Amino acid sequence: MNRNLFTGKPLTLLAIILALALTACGASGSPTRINFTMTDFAFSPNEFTIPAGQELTLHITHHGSVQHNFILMKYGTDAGEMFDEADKANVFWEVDLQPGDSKTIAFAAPEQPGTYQIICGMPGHLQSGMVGKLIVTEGQ
Ligand SMILES: [Cu+2]
Repeated sequence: MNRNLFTGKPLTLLAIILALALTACGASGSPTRINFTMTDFAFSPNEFTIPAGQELTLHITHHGSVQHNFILMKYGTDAGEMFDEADKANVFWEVDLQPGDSKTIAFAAPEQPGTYQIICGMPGHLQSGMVGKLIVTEGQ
């Protein structure tokens, strides 16, 4: 009598199969993508964890109104109270963003497990709260 019930069944099955297929893809080591935003004056989130040496994609969106940068300090170093000339030698990796920018960048996690400091190197921004950490765990 109700034709919708009859035709509805294959569609439900298809939906389940699609859902399973998508789940399987997600579990099979697809590249890690990290999204975060910059505002005046914070990183959000300001802490993330990745396995050593992992290839990943960083997607950074700038929602603030002044220039910011994402600076990852070398293992065992930090910028202290403020980022100055002496700290530049300890920069592991840096990306600059202007207001309104959105960047997607391939990035390989450091090989050395540990906690790395993330800061914005613009004058006064570290002191204003643009600080975070990257936690690198033992590789797979
Ligand atoms: Cu900044």
